[in-house]
Amino acid sequence: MTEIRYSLEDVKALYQRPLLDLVFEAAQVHRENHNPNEMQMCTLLSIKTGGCSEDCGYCSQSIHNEAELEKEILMKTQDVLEQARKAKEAGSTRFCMGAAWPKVLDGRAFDRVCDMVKGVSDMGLESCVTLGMLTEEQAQRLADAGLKAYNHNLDTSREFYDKVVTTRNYDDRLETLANVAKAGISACSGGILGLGEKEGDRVSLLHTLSNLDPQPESVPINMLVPVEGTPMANNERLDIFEWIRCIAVARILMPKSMVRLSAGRLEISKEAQAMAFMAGANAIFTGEKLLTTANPKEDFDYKLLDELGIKPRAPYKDENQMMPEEEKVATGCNRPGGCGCVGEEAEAA
Ligand code: SAM
Ligand code: DTB
Ligand code: SF4
Repeated sequence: MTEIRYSLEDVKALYQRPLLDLVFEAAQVHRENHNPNEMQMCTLLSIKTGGCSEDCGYCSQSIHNEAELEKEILMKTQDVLEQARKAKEAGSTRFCMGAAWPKVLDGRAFDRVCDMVKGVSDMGLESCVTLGMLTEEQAQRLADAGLKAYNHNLDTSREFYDKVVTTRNYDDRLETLANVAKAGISACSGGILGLGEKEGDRVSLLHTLSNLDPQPESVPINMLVPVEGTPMANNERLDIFEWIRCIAVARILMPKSMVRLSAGRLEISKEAQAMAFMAGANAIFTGEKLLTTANPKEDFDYKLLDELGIKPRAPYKDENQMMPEEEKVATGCNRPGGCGCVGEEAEAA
């Protein structure tokens, strides 16, 4: 039985607080639970591109949309592992593989994805996949292959969902998240802002995400990347302070989660990104491409982190992947996610 942690009214009241109060509180929560000067760098790879039968209104990969896109069949395991190796060398600690599938089907393609997961995990990277809906048995196979996280976004509120996609419903999404949890895999689940939703939809999404049991280990916050040929290509751009507000609310409601800045950073100024980090965002996707759309160049990201004195999170070495080994030795801190505390504070943690 899910324990309800927050009421919709609580979340609404939090969301509507003066922005700087909200960011201040989020920064405090962030510092109590994480090292504020550390950023997790993640790399995305589209392992099967385009041709998806779902009708998500934002997506370049749906057969229902008219985006210009080169379709690609499932990549070879060896090629994926080569990309993962490069991502690790470039400083990523998490590698996320996305397939434009509405759901997982048992067979050779899924067997191959399990091999990819095993190979990526064996490299010491956090492995993450996003493959659409899946059953408990399929989730278990991925867990057995060493999968750390499954990305499956709720995207928006239950109320607004059918304005975004009609080929599946909200409960389908929640069912997959439940199957992922039963297999002991962490959930990476968040949303997209700028779909044409209202404030109440963003509140409702944050309410649903924060009441998931367990809360998602990772909460991706995507800003719509308008893709030519999709019904959302000409959507009005969401005000950047709404984006910051959502990040701050996510941080306060889900203190232990990684708040992951996902799609849309290319169009966001470095000042706004810095404010998002202040508000508790602590993971970004790096590399010039997300799945099919562009992302800031790596040198932009590293320069920004350097200017802010933020360090990329060190690779995991310990078995339970709680804390980069170097830091554990350096500070004695062993809090999940690592807040960097030292001395007596560390011993008590
Ligand atoms: N097919 C799988 C699914 O839908 O769960 C995985 C792939 S899908 C591309 C992963 C996520 O990327 C979506 O849930 C959505 O949040 C995000 N996304 C896709 N296209 C986007 C766009 N144009 N702008 C922002 N986010 C987008
Ligand atoms: C997530 O929430 N965002 C990432 C990851 N999870 C898989 C994907 C963003 C995709 C943006 C559009 C594209 O590049 O196709
Ligand atoms: Fe398919 Fe996922 Fe794109 Fe929806 S978001 S069309 S399910 S690839």
